[in-house]
Parts: sequence; structure tokens; C-alpha cells
Amino acid sequence: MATINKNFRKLSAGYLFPEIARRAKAYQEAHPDAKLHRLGIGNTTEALPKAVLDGLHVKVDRLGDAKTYTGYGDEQGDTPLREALSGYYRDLGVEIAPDEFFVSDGAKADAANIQSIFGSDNVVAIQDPAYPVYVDSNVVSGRTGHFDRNRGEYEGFVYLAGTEENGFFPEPPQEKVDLIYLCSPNNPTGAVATHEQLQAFVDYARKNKAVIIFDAAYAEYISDDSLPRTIFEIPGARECAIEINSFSKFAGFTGVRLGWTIVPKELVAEDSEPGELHKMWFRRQVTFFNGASNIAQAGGIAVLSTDGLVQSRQIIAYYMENARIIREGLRSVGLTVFGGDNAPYLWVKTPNGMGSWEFFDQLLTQCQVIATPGSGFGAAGERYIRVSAFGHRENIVEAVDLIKKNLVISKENN
Ligand code: PL4
Repeated sequence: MATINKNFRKLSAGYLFPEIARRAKAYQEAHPDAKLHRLGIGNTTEALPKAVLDGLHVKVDRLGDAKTYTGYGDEQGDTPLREALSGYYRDLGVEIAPDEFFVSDGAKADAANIQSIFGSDNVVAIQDPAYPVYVDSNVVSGRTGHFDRNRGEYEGFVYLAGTEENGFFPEPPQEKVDLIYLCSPNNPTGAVATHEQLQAFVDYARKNKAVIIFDAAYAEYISDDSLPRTIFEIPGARECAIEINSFSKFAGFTGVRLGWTIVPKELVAEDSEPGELHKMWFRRQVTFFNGASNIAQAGGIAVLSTDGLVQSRQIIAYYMENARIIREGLRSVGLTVFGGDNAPYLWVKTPNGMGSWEFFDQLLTQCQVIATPGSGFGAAGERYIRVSAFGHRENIVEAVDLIKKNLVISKENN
């Protein structure tokens, strides 16, 4: 008799993004003439630049000739791409050996799967609010008790709240935890950790033999050179951190699909030797994953070329100009806005202490603008919404104009 993984029953609600899509669809069906402005899901919209397209085309052509055709590659990624990634980190002032990179088909799957190399009794600390994958993957793997609806939290997790008071980047936990998920630049708040803030986590992790899982999917959006773009800029991080990153937002690969994870050879857990976790992730990937698409990997190499970097960064600058337009527009109607300086997300306080979903509905019905309710990222996200800066400029400008024109904010309590 088969039984189910009952941890799935613990999951608090439907996955956030399909729920947003469901509500948007219902509104569209009820208002077929309405033009919706989608600033919800962080989805890239601008065309790939020439240098990257050229890299993709060359690989496609090579697949069309038996003399240059290639089938399965190494599960951990093609060596030229891992060498190019190593060069990219060298330019950031950090040495990572090519064989410490594990190329993937994107950061989401790695963020969900990485917990599988750790014990099921590990205590997990999560930034709150956070990208839902960190939470849900650990719930399904049995590292929590039930979801407490009153508190909006799972029993057993240690939540590290990002609040206005701490600039949306928390301090390390007071108690002993084993795994710590950090995301900087942060989804959803747009906050970026300083060297000092990350150093405090690295010091904590080394002292407690904890491991930091660091999601740097938006690192390329940092324009302030005083801020760290990788956790490996922090002394001691090689012993205690794994970094997950992606070409999705870096280079518009949300549909192409390509990412990477760095597991340094010095990384240790309480009961492991240096090198063991690195070998375990290798073993996990070669067993359960068959490698990223070779076309996508050729595209990744093109992104990391001199022209590819220049052209990809021009597109990032375009999205960051969107962020500036959104920030100024929302502030002009009296909303309190955070983020959007070194990240493509703006974290907006709901007016009059309104609930996140309530404000989501107000933006949808009054302005035909779709944002993401902050509560979907955790209890600390309640009374905020996230606005994504991805989108065509004309759509962004139109959305901001609609908000300026149609959003009704009661002035009394705001
Ligand atoms: C919508 C912090 C977006 N259906 O594209 P990937 O897999 O390389 O990257 C996923 C990812 C990883 N880490 C962080 C992220 O923010 C994301 C993408 N997040 C968003 O709007 O929050 C896209 C979400 C997608 C999903 O469920 O991830």
C-alpha cells in the first residue's frame, strides 16, 4: 500500500505565483476590456542582446551538423562555462575553482534541492519575508511542524524578520540553528546586505557549524560598489556558505533556463570533513539531474564574454530605470517605498495598515495593476506589497500613471 508524503499537507496555501495568476485571470474574465499591467511576477521582458543571441545561434548551428553535434554533457556543466564563471568571480575579486561550480537549469530548483544534502533534523532559519521556495522545500522535507495560522509561521522554523527598523536585513539568530537561508539583493524587499551584515552571519555560522545558503540571483543589480555581490567576498565564507545564482535576471534567461551553485571544497557541517558536502552535491546532481541544455550553456558563455556583459548590463540598467520611475510615481501619491536602488523590486507599505491581499485587490480593481502581496513571502511581509520593475517601459509608465490617477488613498490614517 503506497502512502503519501504527508508533509505536503502542511503547506500553508497554494503556491503564491499561481494564486496571483488565478486572481488576475478571474478579473480579466470579468472585465474583458481591461488592460492589465503586470508588475507582479519578476519576469524579464526585454529581448536578448546581440552578443548572447550570436552565442546561442552558433550552438544551434553546431547541433545541425553531425561533425559538431553533442548530446549529453557533464551533469555538473560544460567546462568552458565553469571556467568562464570562475573568471567572472575573479573579476569580483574572488577565487572559485571551475570544479566548485555546478551548472543548473536555474536557481529555483537548486534552492529547493540543496536542503537534500543536510540532515532532516537540521533547524532552519529563514529570512522573513523570503522567496517561498526555501520555506516550502524544507516543509516538504519534514523539517517543520504544522503551520500556525494565527502567527502565519511554521512550527520549528526560526524566522529572521526583516523590518523597517533593521532596514529589512535581520541579524543572525540568538539561538543555535543549522541552516540559514539568505537572499541579497533580497527578494522581495530589495534590501542588500552590507559586508558587515554578511560578516556577522559568517561569524555566526562558523561558530555554530551552521551552513548559509546564499541566494544571489539579483547580484548583477547592485550598482553600489561598496556592497558585496557574492558571499565569498566575506572572509571565512568558504567554510560555511553555498551560493546559488542564475542567468535569469542577470541576462534575461528566465525562459532559456540556466543557473549555477557554488559548493566550496572547504565547506563543512558539524559532522563532515572538508570536501564531503562538495562531493555530496556532485553525487546528488549526477544522480538526479542530467545537465542544463547545451544551447543554454553556450548562451551563458556568451553572456560572460566582454560584449555579453556590457550588453546584458545595459538591459539591467533599463529595468533599474523602470524601478526609479515606479519609486518616484508611488512616492508622489504618498506611498512609502523601499528597495529599488540595487534590486529590481520595490517594497511598498500598504496605506492605512491595509492587508497585503486587500491592497493587491485595490491596485487590481482601481488601477488594473498587478503587484505581489507581501504576505505571500511570509508573515513579516504583511502590510506590504512587492512591485516588480521588470516590464516594457511603456507598460511601466502606464501603470504608474494609472496609480497616480486612480488609486484612492484615504488621507486620514495614512
Ligand atoms: C516565478 C531569489 C521570481 N515561477 O529563474 P530561476 O529559477 O533561475 O530563479 C528563480 C529565483 C531564485 N531566487 C530568487 C528569485 O527571486 C527567483 C525568481 N523569482 C519572483 O517573482 O519572485 C520569479 C517567480 C517563478 C517561481 O516560482 O520562481
